[in-house]
Amino acid sequence: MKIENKKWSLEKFNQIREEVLKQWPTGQDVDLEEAIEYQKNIEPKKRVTAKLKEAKESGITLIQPRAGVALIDKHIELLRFLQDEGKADILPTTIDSYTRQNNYEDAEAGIKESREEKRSMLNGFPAVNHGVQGCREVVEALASPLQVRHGTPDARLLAEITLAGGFTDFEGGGISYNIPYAKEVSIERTIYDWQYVDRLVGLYEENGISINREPFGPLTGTLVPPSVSHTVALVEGLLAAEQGVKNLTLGYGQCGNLVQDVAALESLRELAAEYFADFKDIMLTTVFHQWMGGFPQDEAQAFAVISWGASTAALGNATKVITKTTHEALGIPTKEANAEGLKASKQVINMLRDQSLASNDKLEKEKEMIKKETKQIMDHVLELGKGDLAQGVVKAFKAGVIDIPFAPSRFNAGKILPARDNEGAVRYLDHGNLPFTEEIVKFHQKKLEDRGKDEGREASFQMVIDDIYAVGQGELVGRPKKNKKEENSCK
Ligand code: 8ZB
Repeated sequence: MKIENKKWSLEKFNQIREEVLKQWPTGQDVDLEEAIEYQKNIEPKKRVTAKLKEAKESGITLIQPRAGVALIDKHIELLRFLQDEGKADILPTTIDSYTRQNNYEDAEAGIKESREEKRSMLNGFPAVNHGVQGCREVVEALASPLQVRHGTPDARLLAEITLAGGFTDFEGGGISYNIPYAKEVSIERTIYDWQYVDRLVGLYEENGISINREPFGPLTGTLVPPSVSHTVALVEGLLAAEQGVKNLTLGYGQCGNLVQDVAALESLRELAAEYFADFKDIMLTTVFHQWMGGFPQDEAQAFAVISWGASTAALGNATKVITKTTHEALGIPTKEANAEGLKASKQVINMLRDQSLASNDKLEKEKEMIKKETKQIMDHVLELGKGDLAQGVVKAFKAGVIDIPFAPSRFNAGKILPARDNEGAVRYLDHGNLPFTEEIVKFHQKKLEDRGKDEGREASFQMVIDDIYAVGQGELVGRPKKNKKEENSCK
């Protein structure tokens, strides 16, 4: 399969579209012309793009949860609660795992079982099975705009149905919904399938319908260095823009060190302004994900993690923050816990509305390093593709020039190892084949050596393991137990 970063012809799109709409009977109900008319009648305050634009212009941070259950009426009830009680600015519809795997038969069985058991037997909303009308029922029952959130390598039918169903924002991308989610799906395949999704969004745009697209920023969710996720955000955004996407929200997942996280948000905006300079009429916004790694089981401790994420989002001036809940360590949250996560986040965001982190040397240094690293990767990707971004990405994954830590995909090199430095910022313990200059490599080495000295151990894989569990155990940096005991015994 040969892919290139070139806008698809309508002919090519329509040819593939026929096959896509046949994948499940509900696909036959999608009529693009009718869908465009339907979308035209959705009032602006129910469009994610309008809400994001307003937030960007007034410098506020919007809040959005994750949520999805099997049945339409229950899903509406859940979202109404998050809208009215949780005061969510943007509503989600999290899609179930069967749908993410294009397994609509099992999703259908899950719907039936949920009706029988009178509780959700799916971990999300099976939008393909509910079809265009089912989605419209949800959209029409709510006053706030809705986004589709999922994790689907092949999301073509899901996009067709949900966009025709009135959703105005669609998450994901050919890298971010493949490498962290699938083992056996090639990167060529997902880039191709996501070009379809983006071309579909581009078609809506050509017809005056603004739909937002959001690459999934946090990737594998734990210890992902900012320059890795920034590269993926830029690549997916650029591939989308080529297909005609005009509204993009670039994402980043909280690492936990305030200065590094604010630097990441600021550098993401600055890099995006540079890389998207050729696309004049594009609206760029950012989304910050509250901590995506392991959570403490204790609810009070979990609230602290949630609030720290909300603080960082506000100080980094993200356009939107995706909130967590105190049930994170247990599984899918109740609607009450979900609303509480929203309320805690909103409280912090409101209190910090007029504050920002003053520019300082540390912040500037972090931004400089993130930008340098990201540019070095991006330059190399383009070089590998001889100027073609899509081809460059495929080669970059093969060569480990883009490499995502802890990913299940066999199309990912898996050579890099991240660990926290002495202040909790995420550094490269091993940068694998990332094309960094000596200056960058040394910077990271030195930071980890400093931590090692403080802890009386070598910077090693043990640090990585300790860091993965640290937040869940009540800390940010995974220090050796011995040190902790000594500290405690002094008190
Ligand atoms: C990659 C995203 C993982 C996060 C949450 C998990 C976790 C998944 C649902 C959900 C509410 C759902 N998540 N599915 N939250 N309702 N159906 O996504 O808990 O935080």
